[in-house]
Amino acid sequence: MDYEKSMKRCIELAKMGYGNVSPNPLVGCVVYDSFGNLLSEGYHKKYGQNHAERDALLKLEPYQTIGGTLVVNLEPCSHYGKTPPCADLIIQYGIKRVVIGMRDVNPIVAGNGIKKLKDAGIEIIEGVLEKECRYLNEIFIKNMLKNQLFIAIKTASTLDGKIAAYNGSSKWITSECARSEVKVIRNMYDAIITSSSTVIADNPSMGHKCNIIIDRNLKTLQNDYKIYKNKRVIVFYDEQIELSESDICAEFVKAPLNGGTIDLEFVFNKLYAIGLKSVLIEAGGHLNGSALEFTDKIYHFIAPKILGDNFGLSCFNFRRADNINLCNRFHIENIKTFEPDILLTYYPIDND
Ligand code: AOF
Ligand code: ZN
Repeated sequence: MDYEKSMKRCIELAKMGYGNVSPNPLVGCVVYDSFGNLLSEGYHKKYGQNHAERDALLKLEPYQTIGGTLVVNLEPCSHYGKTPPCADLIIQYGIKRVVIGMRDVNPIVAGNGIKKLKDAGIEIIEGVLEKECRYLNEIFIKNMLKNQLFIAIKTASTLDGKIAAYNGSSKWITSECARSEVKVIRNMYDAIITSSSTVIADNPSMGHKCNIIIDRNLKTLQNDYKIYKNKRVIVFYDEQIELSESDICAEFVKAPLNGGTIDLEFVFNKLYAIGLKSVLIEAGGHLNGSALEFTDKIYHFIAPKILGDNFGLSCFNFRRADNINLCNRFHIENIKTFEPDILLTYYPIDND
C-alpha cells in the first residue's frame, strides 16, 4: 500500500474543513480493508462535530474493517472531548494498522492516542509526510505549543516592491486569478486585520466573517465604509480617545499606544484572549512593517510590472537601514503561478 499517496488524500480531505474547524486542527482519514481495498474516507467538517476517524469509520460496519488499515494525518485522540476518543473506536472496529502523519501537539493527547492503540496490539506507522502534515496544521501547532495567535500577512506588489503609486492608486496590481486565490487564503484565517488608511483609501469589503480595523483616531467612523457591512467587525482605537455615539455596528476595543501607533502586541494578545486563533493582515506598508516582527508567514503576490517611482508605496515600511546586512531574512517555502503573477509564500528565519 502506498502510504504517502493515502496521506496526500488525507491532507486533501482535511482541507475541506478550512473555515469551519478552528480552533481544531484540519484532519482527514482514509480506511482500507485487510486486502488494501479502499473502504471509506472522512474528515473533520466542523468544530464540535465528529473527528475525521469517526467520520470515516461510522460509514462502515465493524466486520468490514477487521484487519484493515486506517490512515490519518494527525494522531488519533485518546480523550473525551466533544466526542469520545477516536482511538477507542479504531480498536472497536478491529483495525490492525494505523498510519499517522504527525503526533498530536495537544498536551491532552500527545502520544496517548498512539499508546492506547499500541497497547491494543495495533501496528503504528508514524511520520508519513510529516512535513506536509505539520505545514497543514501550522496554526494549530503554534496555538498549542506557544499559546499564541498565528499571524500572517498578505501583500501584492510590483516587481519593484510597490503596492501603489505615490497617490494611492492600486487597482489592480495583480490579475483576477491571483485575487481569487486571496479569497481562498482568507478562508484559512479566523479574521482579517486591516488599517484605517486601507479602509479609507480602498474601501475594501473584505467579505470575511470577522474583520478587524486598527483605527487609532476612529477615522473610519466618518463615512459609510463597506467593511462595516460584514457580520463581525472589531475596531481597536487609542484608549485616550472618547468614543462618541455612532450608528456603526462594531465592537470597539480601547488599546494603548506604542511609539505613537496602536500597540500591536496588545491587539494580538487580546484577539487570542477572545478566542481567535489566526489572523491575516491585509493592509499597507506601515501596518505590514510594524507587524513584521510578530509575523509567522507571508503571502506575497508579485505582478510582472514595474512602477519605477521612488515615491510609490512599499509593502513593508518600517525603517531606513543603511546597511544591507540589517535585512530581515526569510525562507521561501513555496512559489506558485497565478498567471501572469506569482505567489511567494515565505517564513521569517530568525523569528523563533
Ligand atoms: C479534531 N478533529 O479529526 C481530530 C482531532 O474538542 P474536541 O473533542 O473536538 O477535540 C479536539 C482535539 O482532538 C484536538 O485539539 C486534537 O488534539 C484532537 N484531534 N481534533 O478537531 C479531528 N482527530
Ligand atoms: Zn478524535
